[in-house]
Amino acid sequence: MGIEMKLSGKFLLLAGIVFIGGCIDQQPAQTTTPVVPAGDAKEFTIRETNFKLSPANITVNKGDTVRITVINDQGTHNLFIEGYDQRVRVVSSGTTQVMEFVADRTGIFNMWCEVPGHRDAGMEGQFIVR
Ligand SMILES: [Cu+2]
Repeated sequence: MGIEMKLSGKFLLLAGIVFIGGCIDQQPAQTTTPVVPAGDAKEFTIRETNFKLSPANITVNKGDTVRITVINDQGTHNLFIEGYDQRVRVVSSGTTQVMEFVADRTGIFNMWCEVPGHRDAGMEGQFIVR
């Protein structure tokens, strides 16, 4: 009886070690990696007036996270970036809007105000991704 108790005690201790060891082994592997942006965060402000974008050209690097604050200072305008299909609404003066996206393709993309006649009047520029 006494020997059986000691044996079962040792068995339980051994079983406990195996159990703990099994738990440690089953810890999930470190699969999450820190979120590192592929590029930099680039911030711009484009001011709109009749009939001009200022600045008219923006240049970023591929992979950059681009944040463009569009401020309409005069008239009624929007802004559209071709290729990236980025667009802010047509708004009246005094309105600020923001577009944010990742520049994942290189190229020269036209951008302009889509209110009829405004592009021809000069409200256009280029979004350049190197
Ligand atoms: Cu316009």
